[in-house]
This record gives sequence, structure tokens and C-alpha cells, in this order.
Amino acid sequence: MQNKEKTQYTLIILKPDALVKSLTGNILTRLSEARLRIIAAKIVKVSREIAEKHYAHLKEKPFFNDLYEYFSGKTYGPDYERVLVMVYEGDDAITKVRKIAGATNPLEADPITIRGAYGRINKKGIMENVIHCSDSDESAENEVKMWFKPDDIIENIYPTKVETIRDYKIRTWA
Ligand code: IDP
Ligand code: MG
Repeated sequence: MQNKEKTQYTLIILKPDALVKSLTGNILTRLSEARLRIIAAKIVKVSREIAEKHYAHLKEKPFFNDLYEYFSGKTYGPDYERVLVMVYEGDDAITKVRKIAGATNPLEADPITIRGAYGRINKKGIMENVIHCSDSDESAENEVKMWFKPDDIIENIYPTKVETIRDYKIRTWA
């Protein structure tokens, strides 16, 4: 039987080293080879709380603190304490983006992949590999819901509910 492509969603993060090295344009161009669609995007300052959720599988590792310093951009100073977070949609989006991104360890990644071309291992031994991309449908759903509210995404990709919250305060333009 022929393998059918299926629509997938994937959470992509351009990590602080991508921004420090002015690689945003290069990386978006590389990703465009996959012919996917961007359905959400924003710049975020990474809190310890969201880093611990996003990298829950690494939270107990001895290098987690150094990983947080890198992922939050603290390694590079206040001007770079930010990441670009996006959701891409398309046929086999997860597999295609993981392939273009390359292996986790930039020294082992194929040199023509994003991580192979632009990654490095820093002085503390952290793999600075410029891009995060979801590795399964399950983690994509988990990560998209962690980083975005339903209204930040231009399509309805996961079920939502409407809640009435009394005295809920929001900040608006003055
Ligand atoms: P992935 O980013 O390819 O999905 P994960 O195992 O989920 O790989 O790890 C998340 C991130 O943590 C990696 O992209 C890398 O920046 C960092 N990392 C993972 N394992 C190590 C390690 O053993 N040493 C240093 N950094 C690591
Ligand atoms: Mg991962």
C-alpha cells in the first residue's frame, strides 16, 4: 500500500542563537523548501516556567540549568532574551521539518541541514542548534497548546471550549 501523506502541525522555535547570528531569514528560507504554511508566529521572552514545561523530559538532567540559560537567551544578554515561535501546517510537516533541521547534535548533523550548518556546542557543553521542531503529533499538540492561545492561531486545529471568567482583567491599548 502506498504511504499517504497526512496533514500535521509542528511547533518551530528559532532559538536565541538563531537571532544572535541573524539567521532568521536563512532559516525561514530553508523551511520554505518543505512547502508548508505558517499559521501562527510570535516573539516570546522564555520564562523558567515555560522552559521547564517545554523541556520537561530534560528537567532532571544535570545540564538543565545551562540549557535554560541558552534557551532563554540569558547566555547572550538582554537584547537576545527572546525566541521566535511559530506553528507550521502541511503534509507530513513534522517529518519534513525534522529532516531539514537535522540531528540534535550539530556536530553529528548533516552539514547541509540547518543544525549542521549553523549549530555549535558551547563552552558549557550545551548543543546550541538554532531551531526546535516537534518530534511527534503528540508533542506538537502539547507544545502548540503550551506556547499559543487558540485565538493566536489563524485556524482551528485542536478542539476549543468557551469559558466565562468573571472579573477577568486584560490589558488593552490606552
Ligand atoms: P531535539 O531538540 O532534537 O528534539 P531533545 O533531546 O528534545 O532534542 O533536546 C532538546 C534540546 O536540548 C536540544 O535541541 C539541545 O539544544 C539540548 N540538548 C539535548 N541533549 C543534550 C545533551 O546531551 N547535551 C547538551 N545539550 C543537549
Ligand atoms: Mg525534542
